[in-house]
Amino acid sequence: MAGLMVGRTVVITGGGAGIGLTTARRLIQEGAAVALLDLDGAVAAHAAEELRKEGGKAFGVAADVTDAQSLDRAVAAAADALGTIDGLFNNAGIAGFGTVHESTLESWQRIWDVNVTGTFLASRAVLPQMIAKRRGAIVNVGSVAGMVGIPGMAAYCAAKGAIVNLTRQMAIDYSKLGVRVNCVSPGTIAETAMGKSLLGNDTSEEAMNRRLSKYPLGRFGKPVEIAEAVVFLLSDAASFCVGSNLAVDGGMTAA
Ligand code: NAI
Ligand code: 1HS
Repeated sequence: MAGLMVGRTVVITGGGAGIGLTTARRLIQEGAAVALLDLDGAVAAHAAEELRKEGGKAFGVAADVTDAQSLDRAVAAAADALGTIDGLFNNAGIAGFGTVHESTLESWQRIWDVNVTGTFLASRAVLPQMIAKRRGAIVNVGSVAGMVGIPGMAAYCAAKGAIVNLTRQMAIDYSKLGVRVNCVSPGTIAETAMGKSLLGNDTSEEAMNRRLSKYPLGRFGKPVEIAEAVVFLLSDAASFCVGSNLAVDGGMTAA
C-alpha cells in the first residue's frame, strides 16, 4: 500500500500514544494529515511535533472524549489547522478489571463513558463535516473482549460489545450519506501502556504461557498490525466494507 490516504485528514482520539500514535504514522506514510486528540494535551502536542519533524502533517490538541464541548473545540481547531475532516479513528479507550458483583458503579461508568460515549461524541463531532462533503470513513476500536467474555472484565467486555454493534448501526445510517463505518477488534497488544497494565506484574513464564495459549499464532500483536487494518478500512481500498468488524487477533476469537 502506498498513497492510499493522499488528501485525507484524519482525527485520531487517544492519538498521543500506543495504537493511536502508531496508526498516525502509518496514515502519514499513506499521505494523510493527522490530528491527534488526547486527554493529555502535552502528550498530543509532543507527538504531533515528532511527526512533523519526521516530515508529516500533524496537529496535536487536548480533548477528553467524554466531554462534548472539549471534543467540538478540538475538532474545530483540527479542521482549521489541517482542513475538513474526512476520517475518524475512534481509538481512545480504557480497560479495567472487575466481575459484576465486585465492580463499583464509578468504575463501570468510567469504562463505559470513555469507550462507548466517547465513540458516540467524537463521531457526532466530525459527522457534520463528512455528511456535508458526502465523503468520510470512521473506524471504531472494539476488542476481542467485545466478541467473547474475558474473565474479570465485565464493564470492558460490555463496552466493547456495544461498540461492535454501534458500528453496525452507524454504518446503516451513514452509508447512504457517503460515510462508511467499520470496526477493528484487536487481540492483546502487549507493548502499549494498556497492554502492559493488562498483563500486570505476573510475567512469569507460566503466566505468559497461560495467556498465550489463547492465541493460535502463539504471540500477542504489535501496534502496527492494528494500524494496517485501520488504514485499510479508512481508505477507498475498503470501499465495499460497511459495518464490518475486522478481528486482528492472531486467531484468538477463531479458536
Ligand atoms: P493506551 O492506553 O496505550 O493509549 C490510549 C490513549 O488514549 C492514551 O494516549 C490516553 O491518554 C488516551 N485517552 C484515554 N482516555 C482518554 C479520554 N477520555 N479522552 C481522550 N483520550 C484518552 O491504549 P492502546 O493499547 O493504544 O489502546 C487503544 C485502543 O485499543 C483502546 O480503545 C483499547 O481498548 C483498544 N485495544 C487495546 C488492546 C491492547 O491490548 N492494547 C487490545 C484490544 C483493544
Ligand atoms: C485490553 C484488550 O482489549 C484485550 S482484552 C483480552 C485479553 S486476553 O485475555 O485475550 O489476553
